[in-house]
Amino acid sequence: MLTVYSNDHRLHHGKGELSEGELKPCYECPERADLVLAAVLRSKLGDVIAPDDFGLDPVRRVHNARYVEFLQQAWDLWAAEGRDCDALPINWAVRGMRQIEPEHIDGKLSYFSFDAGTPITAGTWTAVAAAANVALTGAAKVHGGDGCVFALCRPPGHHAAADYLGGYCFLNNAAIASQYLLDHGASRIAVLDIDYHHGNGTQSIFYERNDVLFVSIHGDPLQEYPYFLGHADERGAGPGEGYNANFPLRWQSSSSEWFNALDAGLKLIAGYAPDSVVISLGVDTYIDDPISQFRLESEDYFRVGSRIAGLDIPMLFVLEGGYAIDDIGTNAVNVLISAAGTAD
Ligand code: FKS
Ligand code: ZN
Repeated sequence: MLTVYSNDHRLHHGKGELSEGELKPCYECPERADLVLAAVLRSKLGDVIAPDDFGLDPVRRVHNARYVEFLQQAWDLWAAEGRDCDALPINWAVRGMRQIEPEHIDGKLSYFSFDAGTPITAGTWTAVAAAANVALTGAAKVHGGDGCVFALCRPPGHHAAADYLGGYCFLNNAAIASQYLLDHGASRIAVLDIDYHHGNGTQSIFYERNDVLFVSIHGDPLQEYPYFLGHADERGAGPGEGYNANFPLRWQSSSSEWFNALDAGLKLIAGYAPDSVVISLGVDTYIDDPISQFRLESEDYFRVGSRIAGLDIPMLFVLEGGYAIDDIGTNAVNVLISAAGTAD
């Protein structure tokens, strides 16, 4: 199976995220993608190609134009204030406050974000645009007839909504790829989000639509980030009613509970009969993940890949989270190897 990868991800290297009351080193670091690439090469999964440049039109099919412009300008506006540290927001508009874009960069950062864990650096936009092109190149390959493709995206994307960033995410790579497939002849796409965290961005982008079925298995938002979306009763709205399915699981849920949710999600996807499935692949469901509370083991990831391949439809894997640096490559590649092996 083909892997799409760009070195430009390294240009996004935040120093710190606000976590447990401290500015801690970013968990979402360049080594993650480097180690996944190393494992792909070691495992002889298949060719690794560089992305093509799709420009910003396919990005604007998912994201608000003003938000995309903000991402491009944010670092320069921040640097113009004489600051050379990473850009982070510190306050947000909650209940009863106004949604008016402020003039000052500090206010703009707040307006276009939902957390203080997602720093913008000098190279962030270049890395973010490259990740979107990695996902789009993967989608184009699937459109061209490849049955199974891996978009090795970094930074990740599933927390990014149409007009805000957060959770280490800026542009929603999986949503951009899904929309590309719809714009190139697909009539139905399923997004299967198996990252440990709820894909609030992807859910919100497609919530009122019936051409994308969103299925997510994740830490219960009563206990886990992003806290304010991802409950089981969120089933879609308007024409999208019935096309959103959340499987929140409590902290320390067992592998078998997780696989039961996967089977239920796959059943929904099979019933929807999509043209392709886009998998938001996070391996932070791993037992040793430093910020997560599920219990999957490296061997379990083989079963994840073969279960998904059982759908017997084209698959685009898009990398999301995973912070157990020592095992991130093995875990991701175990999914991919078994998916490719079962599909080919
Ligand atoms: C640590 C708190 C961490 C933020 C968690 C963000 C998770 C990001 C992710 C993605 F796939 F997007 F990368 N809070 N004390 O893994 O979902
Ligand atoms: Zn995650």
